[in-house]
Amino acid sequence: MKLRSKIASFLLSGSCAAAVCAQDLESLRIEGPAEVVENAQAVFVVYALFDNGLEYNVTLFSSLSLAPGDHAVIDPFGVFTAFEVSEDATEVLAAKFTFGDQTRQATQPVRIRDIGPARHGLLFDADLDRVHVEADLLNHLPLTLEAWVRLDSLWTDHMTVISNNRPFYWGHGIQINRSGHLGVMGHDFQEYSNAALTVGAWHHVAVVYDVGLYRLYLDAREVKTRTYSQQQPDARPYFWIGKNTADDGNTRERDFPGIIDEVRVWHLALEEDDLLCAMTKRLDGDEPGLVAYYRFDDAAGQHTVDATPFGHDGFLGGNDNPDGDRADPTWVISLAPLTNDTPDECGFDSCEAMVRLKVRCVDFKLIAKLQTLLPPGAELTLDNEGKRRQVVIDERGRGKATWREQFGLHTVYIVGCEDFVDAANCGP
Ligand SMILES: [Ca+2]
Ligand SMILES: [Ca+2]
Ligand SMILES: [Ca+2]
Repeated sequence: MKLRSKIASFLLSGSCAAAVCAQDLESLRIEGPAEVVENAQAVFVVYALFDNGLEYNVTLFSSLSLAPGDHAVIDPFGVFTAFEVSEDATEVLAAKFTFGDQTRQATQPVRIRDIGPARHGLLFDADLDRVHVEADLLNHLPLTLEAWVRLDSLWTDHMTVISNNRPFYWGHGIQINRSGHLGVMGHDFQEYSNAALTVGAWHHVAVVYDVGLYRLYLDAREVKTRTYSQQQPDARPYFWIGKNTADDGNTRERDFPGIIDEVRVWHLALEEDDLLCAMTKRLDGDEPGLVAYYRFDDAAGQHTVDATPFGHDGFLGGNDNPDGDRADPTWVISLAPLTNDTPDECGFDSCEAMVRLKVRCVDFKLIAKLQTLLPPGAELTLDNEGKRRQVVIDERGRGKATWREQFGLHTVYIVGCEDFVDAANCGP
């Protein structure tokens, strides 16, 4: 008798009352889900039915195997781990259990569902649900906000995708009205386009706040634009996804009914071509100008990881208590139409992440200061009449280089981004 069978015999005989002691092993069955999504886990339990009418969990005493075994693995505890698949696949889980000289087998097919690159998203119930990000990223110009959304119903004006509004004072954000029309919030206005989203369909929504104007996009097609007198944005120093930050956290209004995925915040004014190219691709997270990026593929727990190097992670609902709260959105499978294509061809130009180069001379020392949207640790080269300096960007996006004993007029530029150029006269 094999060891695991001996252990099973011992445990089973030790756990039954004498009058109903198991004699014969009748059958075996497997309990677990018929479907597991790719990159996910599920637990399967093997039960043995004996002639005393009782069933026992014999998972640990069974030998478990998968056929063909290409798309998943199963461990001795019954934990099934599905791999990534390019299309739906099936593994047949087989369990074999021996009790004394009796052996029984059971099989169960498990479908591994290809859920695509969008993987997971968050379902908002239009009843307080939101993601909170404690970072002052929306009080910025220029700014681009984008997301994939699937509206499940139309119920109120101003269904909010993302916002940093405060009461009686608009911040920046995207919303949808009760007719499904896509709208935008600016410093002192909220306006809607004539373009409507279809309930139940996935749409890409985006707004670009450029110098003196905004441009609103539905599925990367411009649906409204207007010039306006921009003031320094000073709404909430945090933002919400799925609910308007102007609302009291306990007021059910302007809340989003449906799924939101792939939320991106840029401190750049993206062009229509950029939006069109990148909207169906998972970004790497280090694209220049991208300051927060939520793929919502976390799939569990209270936190939403920011996939950029800046670490602006969000949390679900009113707090990140592991027990959850009423304002938590729900993790769901997302079928947002992302592809497996890489964003390389979109050609995000690191020069777009340069904000300013300023050069001055003090006591024959030439000082060049850089402001960028690059992540900390990024390196750039500055050229001063052929004398080059390597600059490492700090956590505020800044960098600095100096040259001593400089005389006369000096022109400094960023190597690779020659449009960023400045000059200073060190005299005499
Ligand atoms: Ca996702
Ligand atoms: Ca809720
Ligand atoms: Ca919560």
